[in-house]
Amino acid sequence: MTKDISKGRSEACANIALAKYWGKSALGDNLTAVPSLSLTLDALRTRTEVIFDAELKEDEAVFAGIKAEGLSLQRISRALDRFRNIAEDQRRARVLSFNNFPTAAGLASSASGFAALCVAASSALTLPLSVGQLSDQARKNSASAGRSLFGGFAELEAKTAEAQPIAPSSHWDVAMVVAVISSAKKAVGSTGGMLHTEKTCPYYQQWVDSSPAIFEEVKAGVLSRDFERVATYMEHSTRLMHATMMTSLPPVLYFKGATIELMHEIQNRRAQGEEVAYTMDAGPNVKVFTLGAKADGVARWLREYPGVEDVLICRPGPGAAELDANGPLQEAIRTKEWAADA
Ligand code: 2P0
Repeated sequence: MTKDISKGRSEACANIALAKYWGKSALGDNLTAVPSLSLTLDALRTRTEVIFDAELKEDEAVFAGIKAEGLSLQRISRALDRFRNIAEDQRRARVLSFNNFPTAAGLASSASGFAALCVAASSALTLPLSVGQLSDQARKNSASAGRSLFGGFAELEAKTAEAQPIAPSSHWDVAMVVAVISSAKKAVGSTGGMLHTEKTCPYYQQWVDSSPAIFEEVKAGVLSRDFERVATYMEHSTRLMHATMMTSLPPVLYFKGATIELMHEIQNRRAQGEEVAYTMDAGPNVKVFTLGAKADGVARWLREYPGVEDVLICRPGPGAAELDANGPLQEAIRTKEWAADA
């Protein structure tokens, strides 16, 4: 007989892709059309508690005091359903989750959010899943979340269920300095944006065809700690991905003026020898890849840059992990609203 209540808690960090994923495989199941490679970020964290409760009639999810409803609640229920099916336990669950960073602005809240949800749900049900199997579960909800199971550098091959670790966070002292240009909720979510791109961008197939070689360059650059190689191909991957979005019909344009100004600024600074490179996700924010020792200096000039609202210094972070299910959850983290569109 199952217990009335089973509780699990977890913490997961967001990740930013150095080689980008954009596009679903025709195989379905949220498998990706292109390989991607990411850096897990210590400063962008989600903490989640999942309580399976025999008394509940429906799943409930609350993010920093705000109830999830509609599509975002359905997406969470679908994730929980997979764990219920594995455990053969149909109890509904209450989910409580906090982010310590601004959500829904291309800061990868769905990556940390779904990685944390899967680890907490699995922990609550005491399922004997491997980290690879948890990555597969997270990926089914949000492909980037599959990478957040791992600390440091991780890859997700195209059409592949489980992400893989490439190198631990200690491998390379680098940083991703996030310049927040807008923390407003994005108009087009990632899933909708990429499906639209696949359907309407005339260059989409070229993006799919060119991505594996770029991914290999980024991977080789990471493994050999070659900043210039990673910088060159990370930026190339970023521009190609955004080019497919911009050339969709109607276009998906995430950049703001300050995004473009910063691309010029970073290009000029790198030409003068500063180790900085840009990458942007499904939003206007610019993530500046740099060496660990240079991060504070980069943050200083970014804070003064016109149009930059906030700056967050992120260093290589740990993989998703279970937390003690009895300690304080909310107090443990500076709370902000969790992404409604996670
Ligand atoms: C990435 N992004 O590789 C790319 C780069 C955004 C731009 O993965 O549809 O939330 O849930 O699988 O993982 C963000 O999209 O998309 C993303 P779904 P996800 O990080």
